[in-house]
Order: sequence, then structure tokens, then C-alpha cells
Amino acid sequence: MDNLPLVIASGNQGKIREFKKLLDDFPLNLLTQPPGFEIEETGNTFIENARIKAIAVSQETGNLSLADDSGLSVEALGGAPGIYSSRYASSDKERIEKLLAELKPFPNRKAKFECALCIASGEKVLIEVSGFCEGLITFFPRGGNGFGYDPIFEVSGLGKTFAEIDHEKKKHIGHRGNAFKLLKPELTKLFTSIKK
Ligand code: ITT
Repeated sequence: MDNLPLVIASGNQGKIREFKKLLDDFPLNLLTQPPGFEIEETGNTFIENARIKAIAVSQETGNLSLADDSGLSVEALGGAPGIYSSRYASSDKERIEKLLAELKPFPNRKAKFECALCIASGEKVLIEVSGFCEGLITFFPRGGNGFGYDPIFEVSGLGKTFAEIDHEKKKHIGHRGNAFKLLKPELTKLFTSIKK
């Protein structure tokens, strides 16, 4: 059987790089969404936004699609930036600076990354899962790997930020990797049902 086409419904290159590694083992023909494709994220939760993106891209392309809605929720900021993580400021650098400035008065540095994944076929949601990773917000950025808020997120119990560990390690302990652990068996079932 030919590899199954799956469109990664994301314009975020950091996420796309991680997806490519996570989906390595599957007989998939990974495609990117049409250039310039934009969809308004009107949901109130990560899962709602993942659903909105997956359905829109699947309807646009006629292929199965996989969307990720993710973000960082900081306890002392009442869960902000949360679903607004990418809209919090206009570049990774500015987002990090803004978050460190807002958190400055608070001794509580606890934070949590969440990743909701959705696979859709047209308007139909086939799989949805969520993964998490707990940690602390550092006082200064550390490390050169990854993307987004990685340099200021120190993983609980590890003493290193996401930007100080490699892809392989993030794949095992990160929120996206944890969501993928739940997605994998469902994806295998989906392949089996499509082949029948
Ligand atoms: P798409 O919607 O096109 O996928 P986006 O960047 O707008 O791209 P989101 O709406 O899901 O995606 O926003 C997620 C933001 O949360 C992202 O831009 C990062 O700033 C942050 N984020 C998510 N996962 C992250 C990770 O693994 N490491 C660091 N930052 C992350």
C-alpha cells in the first residue's frame, strides 16, 4: 500500500520539525498546509482550536490532517498566556521578554505546557488527544535548541530548559511527545481500518 497522505496543519516550523521526527515510524506521506493558509482560532480550549485547524485544513486539501494547538500556562498569571501563547506578542523574543516581565513580582514560577492534537478527515474528527509537561519558568533564557518559550521552561525534576535538551529527549518528556504517546495506538488502529 502507498504511504498515506497526511497534511500537517501548522505554519509553525518548530512544531513541523518535531512532528516529522515523531511520525518517523509511520507509513505516511507528510504534506504541509497550503502556503499562506490562515484560520482564525476561535476556540476557548486547546482541543477546540486543534479541531478547528484540523477540520479547516482537511476540508481545504481533501486529505487527512493533523493539527496541534499548544501553549504555556503559568500558574501565577492565572493560566496566561495559555491558548493565547502565540498571540501574546509578535516574536519569540518579545513573548519571552513579556512573560519574564509579567512574572517578575511573583515567587511562584510553576507552569505547564499543554499540547492538543487532532486528526480530521473533512469535518469529521477521527482522533483527539492531549499531552502535558510541568515545569518552572526560569529568570533568564537558557539554551539554543527548540523554539517558542523553550529557553525559559525548565522541566520539573530535570534542571534543564527545553532549549538545553535535544530533540530526542524532548520527544520523550515534552508535552507534544506525551500527546503523541496517546496518538500512536489510535493512529495504528486508523491505518488498519483504512487498509481493510
Ligand atoms: P499553528 O497554529 O500554525 O500550528 P502557532 O504557533 O500559532 O502555529 P499555536 O496557536 O498552537 O500555534 O500556538 C502555540 C504557541 O505556544 C507557539 O507559537 C509557541 O509560542 C508556544 N509553544 C507551543 N509548543 C511549544 C514548545 O514545544 N516549545 C516552546 N513553545 C511552544
